[in-house]
Amino acid sequence: GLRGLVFDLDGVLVHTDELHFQAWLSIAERLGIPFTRHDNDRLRGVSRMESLDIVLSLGTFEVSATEKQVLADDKNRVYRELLDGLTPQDVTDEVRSTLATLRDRGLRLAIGSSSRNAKLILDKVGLRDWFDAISDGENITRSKPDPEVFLRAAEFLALTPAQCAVVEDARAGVDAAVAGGFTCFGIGDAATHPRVTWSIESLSDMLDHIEN
Ligand code: G16
Ligand code: MG
Repeated sequence: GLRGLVFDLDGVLVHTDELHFQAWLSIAERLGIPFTRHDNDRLRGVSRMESLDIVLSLGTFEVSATEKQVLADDKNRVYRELLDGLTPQDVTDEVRSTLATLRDRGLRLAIGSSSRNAKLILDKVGLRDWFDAISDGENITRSKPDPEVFLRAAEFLALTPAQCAVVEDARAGVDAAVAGGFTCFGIGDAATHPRVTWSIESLSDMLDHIEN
């Protein structure tokens, strides 16, 4: 049976996806590149540099490697200023009660996030202590759809991928979970992905699929 859960962070537990959007929009506007919330869906679960490549692909000009580093750093600076405003109120009661129920049912909980800011975010919203392990952008070399971040999370929990399910909002994240041998809950943008094991509308819906 299921022994552990690996949660994506951005877009599943906290809506930092809107803050990523605001930060990328400021960079895109500076460059005169049109950028919408729909475009932002393509950046879900994707690393900072790969996200920048997607934003730049919406424009028409080439950017040097040095300029790219400056743009990525600037985006992160804007993003971190926005993260500074996060509080425990940015996590819903539904998220907290779902995590509490899962722990009561004896499951081990981990984070599997591409973000290098994951621990900062978890601290700001007061969720860090809920997790037995954190695998994030700091301990991987390949980002989603590569399964590395989830494989490390399972390893940190001392479980196999077959004993864990991933919870994702990103299509790249579902592909990563499947590639790693995990079952997967898909929410939001990932709910319609054909390879999810369970499609859920709301986080607490996952409890219907997990033994009591
Ligand atoms: C998150 C976001 C992505 C972001 C990535 C890297 O991943 O979904 O949009 O580009 O992390 O974030 P940072 O620039 O903070 O290192 P996840 O995996 O938590 O959804
Ligand atoms: Mg996500």
